[in-house]
Amino acid sequence: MTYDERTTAREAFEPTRGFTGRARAADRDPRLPPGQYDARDGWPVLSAEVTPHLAAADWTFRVDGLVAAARTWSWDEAHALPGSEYRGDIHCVTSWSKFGVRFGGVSLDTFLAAARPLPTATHVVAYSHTGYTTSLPLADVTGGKAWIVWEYGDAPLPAEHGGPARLIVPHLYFWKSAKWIAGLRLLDRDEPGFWEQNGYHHRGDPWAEERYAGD
Ligand SMILES: Nc1nc2c(c(=O)[nH]1)N[C@H]1C(S)=C(S)[C@@H](COP(=O)(O)O)O[C@H]1N2
Ligand SMILES: [Mo]
Repeated sequence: MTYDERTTAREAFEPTRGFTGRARAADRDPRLPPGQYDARDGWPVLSAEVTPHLAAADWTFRVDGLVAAARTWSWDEAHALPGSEYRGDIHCVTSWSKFGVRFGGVSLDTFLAAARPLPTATHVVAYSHTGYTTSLPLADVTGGKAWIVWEYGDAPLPAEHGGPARLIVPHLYFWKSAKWIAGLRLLDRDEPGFWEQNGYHHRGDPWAEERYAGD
């Protein structure tokens, strides 16, 4: 995997602290977590790697590790599962938020129900076809909180935003939402992923401003 230094520098640079103090409380949209701004029509692309152009026919999604039945879904097999959508807000640690977006795909619960997590599983590492990784507590990707998605609005998810398919975990900062998702490995420990190893918080709750390690 090749890291784009400029993108990485931009991620590290964003002046997120101290911003809220300047906005009057009455001006703030209640959907906006502390230190965030409304990106409105914009949707920044933030990638540590060069955008891969992965054909849908070559995309697969695997669930393994501490599960009773590890398995891999093809594009067609994933599309045959019951559909599910997310309508709501997303929040990036570099301080932009977007309100009322729609993503369509399948709930992660559906994939996990087929793979059957073992009682010892406490965390997951999500990994991309490019090698990007991010770690999450299992409880943050179960119970209707995470999706594998291939639609944005009513259109196919653009490649630069993770198409053909990405993970979304919208209640956490967006670095947890691995683009070009390849799989989920269930573990009995927290195994930090790419940004978690590079100073970001392990959980990343935007409402608690869990941006960096130690927040
Ligand atoms: N594979 C991969 N997924 C990734 C990233 C990445 O660099 N590579 N960046 C993360 C970060 S830091 C953010 S903020 C969001 C950005 O998604 P977007 O480019 O669609 O806005 O993707 C996340 N998923
Ligand atoms: Mo990010």
